[in-house]
Amino acid sequence: MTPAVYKLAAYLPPSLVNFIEEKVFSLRSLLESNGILTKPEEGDASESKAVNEARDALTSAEDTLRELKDKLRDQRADLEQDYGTASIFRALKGQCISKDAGEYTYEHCFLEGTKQIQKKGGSSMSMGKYVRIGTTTVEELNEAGDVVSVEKVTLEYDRGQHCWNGPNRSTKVVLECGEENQILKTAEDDKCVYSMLVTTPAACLGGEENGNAPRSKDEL
Ligand code: MAN
Repeated sequence: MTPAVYKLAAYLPPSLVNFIEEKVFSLRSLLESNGILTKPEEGDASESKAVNEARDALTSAEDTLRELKDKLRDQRADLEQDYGTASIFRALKGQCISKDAGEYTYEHCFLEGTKQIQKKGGSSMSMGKYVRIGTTTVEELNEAGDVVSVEKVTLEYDRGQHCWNGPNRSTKVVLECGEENQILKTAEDDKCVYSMLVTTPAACLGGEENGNAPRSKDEL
């Protein structure tokens, strides 16, 4: 019964109040059975269950969509990335090699980054994040003993950890044709400017006539 009826009920004889209550009750039942009024509890409960389920389904569809969009973005970025002639460096991405030198272990993760890891304590310093494939010209002795200029492929890394009173650390990795992925030599050419000589079968493309003959370690 509505509050107004209750207020009024205080001034009416109890038998009349009962009569009105019964009438209201049977009218409500009639309206409910004809579908004009919904049964309050049942109606609300089933509606909110359906709404909740729909909301959950929407959230999970949105999650799936977000994951697929992220995957698509990564794969598009990967397609745009330069992996060298015939995508030769694609398979090497993320492979890490390291070499001990003095107080540090130097690490090179192909097309990702370079690191200088302190042997004592193990703290590590980024020496650069991958930027691009490049080339550099190095002087080498040929078989006849003449000094010749040879063009080498490089992997370039920069924006590494900032160097006190210097630049952000950077590394130029010079690639040599070799049977294994291996760091042959590391150097700090200038303060916080590093270079690495790395052998890899991926640098053998182009043939021996292009100065890409496999290099053995004792040539260093
Ligand atoms: C550390 C290393 C060195 C570098 C100095 C610069 O000791 O990263 O290679 O020359 O910092 O302060």
